[in-house]
Amino acid sequence: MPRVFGLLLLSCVLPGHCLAGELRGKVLYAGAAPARQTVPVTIDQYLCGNEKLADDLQVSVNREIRNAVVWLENPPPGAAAPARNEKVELDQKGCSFVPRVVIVPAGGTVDFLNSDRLLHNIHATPKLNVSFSRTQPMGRTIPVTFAKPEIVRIECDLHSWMTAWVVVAAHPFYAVTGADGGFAFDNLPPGQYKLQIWHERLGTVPASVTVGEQQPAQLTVEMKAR
Ligand SMILES: [Cu+2]
Repeated sequence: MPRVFGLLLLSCVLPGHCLAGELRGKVLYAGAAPARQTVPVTIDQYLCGNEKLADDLQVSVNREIRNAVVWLENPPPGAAAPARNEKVELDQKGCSFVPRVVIVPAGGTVDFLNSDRLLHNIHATPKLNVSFSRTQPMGRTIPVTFAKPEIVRIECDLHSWMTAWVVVAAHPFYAVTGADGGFAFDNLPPGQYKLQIWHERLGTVPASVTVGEQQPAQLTVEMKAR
């Protein structure tokens, strides 16, 4: 089949001749949805409140998992290289990182923001990218460039409950699930794809799917508590 696959890709080069498949997926929790935990706030209660809802595992009553990261292990050979200067914003607001999970292409920059009227800090010790620890007063933007594909944990040393994740993507086919557990990839040449699904609490699970030309391919993935 490699020859056929090559022809399909070639057809994508010609204007108006691109065979674009779609993939629509959902990430579900295996078993009854766990109740959302709360985290005690131990400092700066005047702004942060007395407790916060835990953001590390968000599952809807329909078992849909938010903030799972889905990517293709075998992206189409013709996939465009990630944009080098793409910027993504990650704010600190109400003593939480917002959003909790962002995707940035390798070589791209995350602008860390602080909308809160107090000091935060951004601290990361990745394996492949550069470590940093920066104090961040309100209104200061701190740009950080991430060179290598990796999932990087970001913490605020001043507020122990604050965590975010920067997913440094190797190619454009990465997605974060919304509150409905859903994700989608468009413009996929028909073919067989392997995926990885990662969640900060639930680990990584593999999946595979065949994408055709006509109907969007549908994929449901279940993740179990570890
Ligand atoms: Cu903080």
